[in-house]
Amino acid sequence: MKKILKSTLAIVAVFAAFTSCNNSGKSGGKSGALSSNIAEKVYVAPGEHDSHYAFISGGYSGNLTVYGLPSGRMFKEIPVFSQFPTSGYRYSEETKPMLNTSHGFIPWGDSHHPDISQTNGEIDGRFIFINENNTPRIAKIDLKTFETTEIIEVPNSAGNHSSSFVTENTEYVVAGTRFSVPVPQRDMPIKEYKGNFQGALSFISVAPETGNMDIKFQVLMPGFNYDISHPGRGKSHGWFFFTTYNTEEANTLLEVNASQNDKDFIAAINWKKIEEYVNNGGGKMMPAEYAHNVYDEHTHTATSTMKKEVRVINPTEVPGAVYFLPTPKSPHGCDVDPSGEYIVGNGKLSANLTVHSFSKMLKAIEGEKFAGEAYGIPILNFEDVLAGSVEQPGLGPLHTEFDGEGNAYTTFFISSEVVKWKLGTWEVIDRKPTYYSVGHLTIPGGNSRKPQGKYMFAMNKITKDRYLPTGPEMEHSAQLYDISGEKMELLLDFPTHGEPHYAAAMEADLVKERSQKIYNLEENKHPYAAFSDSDAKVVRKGNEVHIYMTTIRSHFTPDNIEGIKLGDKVFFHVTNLEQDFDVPHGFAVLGQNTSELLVMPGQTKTSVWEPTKVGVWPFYCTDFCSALHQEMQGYIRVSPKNSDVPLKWSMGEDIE
Ligand code: RUQ
Ligand code: CUA
Repeated sequence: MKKILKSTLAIVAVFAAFTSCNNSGKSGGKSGALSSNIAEKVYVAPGEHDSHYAFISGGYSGNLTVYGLPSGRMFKEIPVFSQFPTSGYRYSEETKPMLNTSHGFIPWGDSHHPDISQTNGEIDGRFIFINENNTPRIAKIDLKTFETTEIIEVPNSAGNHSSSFVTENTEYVVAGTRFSVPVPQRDMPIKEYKGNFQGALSFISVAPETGNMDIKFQVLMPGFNYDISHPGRGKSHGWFFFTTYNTEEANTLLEVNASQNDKDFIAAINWKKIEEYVNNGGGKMMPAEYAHNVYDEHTHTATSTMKKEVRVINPTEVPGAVYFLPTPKSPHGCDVDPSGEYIVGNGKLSANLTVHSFSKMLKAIEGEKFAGEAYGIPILNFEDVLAGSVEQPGLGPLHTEFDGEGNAYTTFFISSEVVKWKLGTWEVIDRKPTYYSVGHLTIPGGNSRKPQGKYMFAMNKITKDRYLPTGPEMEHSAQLYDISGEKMELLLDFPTHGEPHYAAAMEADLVKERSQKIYNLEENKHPYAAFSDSDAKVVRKGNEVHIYMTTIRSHFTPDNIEGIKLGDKVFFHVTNLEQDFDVPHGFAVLGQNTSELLVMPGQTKTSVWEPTKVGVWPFYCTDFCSALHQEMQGYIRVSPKNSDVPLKWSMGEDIE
């Protein structure tokens, strides 16, 4: 026992050492990246478009950023789990409900894995989903508008890491708990973890037309930690695979205690079987509290509903639905190749890469050849499910992607490299360094039957000397490789924003064609919308004052307002009357303790202002919208609480 502990500590120490100082040798890639041939490969001439979109998770920014490939140019940051002053997102009254949870309003999140919706196993570019780790949630972004339109909280979970990956027809987006917890949550001693905590794996259904999410069922698994997951596809469609670690069920010093077992598991879940069971009334409803927040693009307003129960399944209730595949040494990545046959488990502390075979797994299940069981779940024999292993390809394997040509690409965190190897023969074909300490990598079309094996980019955890220094912290670096040839070729370094855990990428055309240019004013159903300057008005209801305001180049209506009193709560409902692409107007008033608003053409948004001082206060447009943008401004007069200044408003004339 002591010995194991020591050797584990040694491995952990090596891990840590490499993490912190793998930057010697000063950017070995510099010379190679200077040839003009390489420059041409990433050059997108002014005014030309990139061929691919990359949607890169923002990690602790809670957001998702949009990049073009091959240029590495950043196009947009999409606010998902955070308040975002750049657009007023979650500061405006309409969007605040999006961040409602059973723990109240949570203005931040930690987002890791985006995944794009699919039809028949191919990326369809309709929606992109992304997880929130900290307060478990899944968000959906509509790729017509690049807006977050739905967020669902995931109950009975903690550290929602093994998500959000979608099945072949976007039947489900899954969420999996990283930390096992008491289910239901209750007050109990931490040291009674073992055997008592549970790990919920959630299958969230996605309605085919609308994309609406709903938790169909949760599988209450043993109290392991669930790390990453991927769906089966093709022949393995109907199954989902999750890596586990801490099968030791340790509750302290996990860096040592969770590295004891020689093998942890990949959990194989036959969701089709469980779905059938559930459709026949199986499972039981359990009380649970979780928020479901939906943004309506016609009222331009989000609503939040608190759900009260969730359907849970105990895996032993559905025989033949859940199995464990032994996988060496705390596997992190869990990746399924485009054919659906191979399941790659990357043991972080393992010397070799383990690849399981789906057909062998089925055969072993059929033959009922088990090595044992854990909490009633059958454990298959390692040798029975093993397709092969890649021998000593590198140190600290994390994630694998595929090019659709029979090759796999695995990242190695400790040895800082991407290794290309061949499925079936398991031979290493090429390796290229990354700068530095790579985490995930992405090939456009990655999690699908049809990856587009032209580009691959690595997302590195440590940047060091790759860019001009920016104080103690550097943005993480991504590196783009050309993978169209036998050998990988490094093309470009580009900085990312926040921590890019994973990215989803695709050819640009599908998204480009569907991209929305304006919101149609005629379809605006916002209750406080004003559709022309003559609709503009100011209405008092007790101490609430509602200003129905319009914007059009280059004025606000009204732009002079009087009769506001201290103690009033002032609602600026701003409708942008423009119907032209890319002409938002902004709104901000002095002393407001929310952010500005950025109102898209045809949209209505609301800012609340509770003035604290008597005076005449200006408001203005924050977005440079026209030659007379600077003139787009107005005044609001705030009088003492007991004043009798009447409520009045105007535009283009003096208030009488
Ligand atoms: S993580 S670097 Cu996906 Cu959160 Cu592996
Ligand atoms: Cu409207 Cu500037």
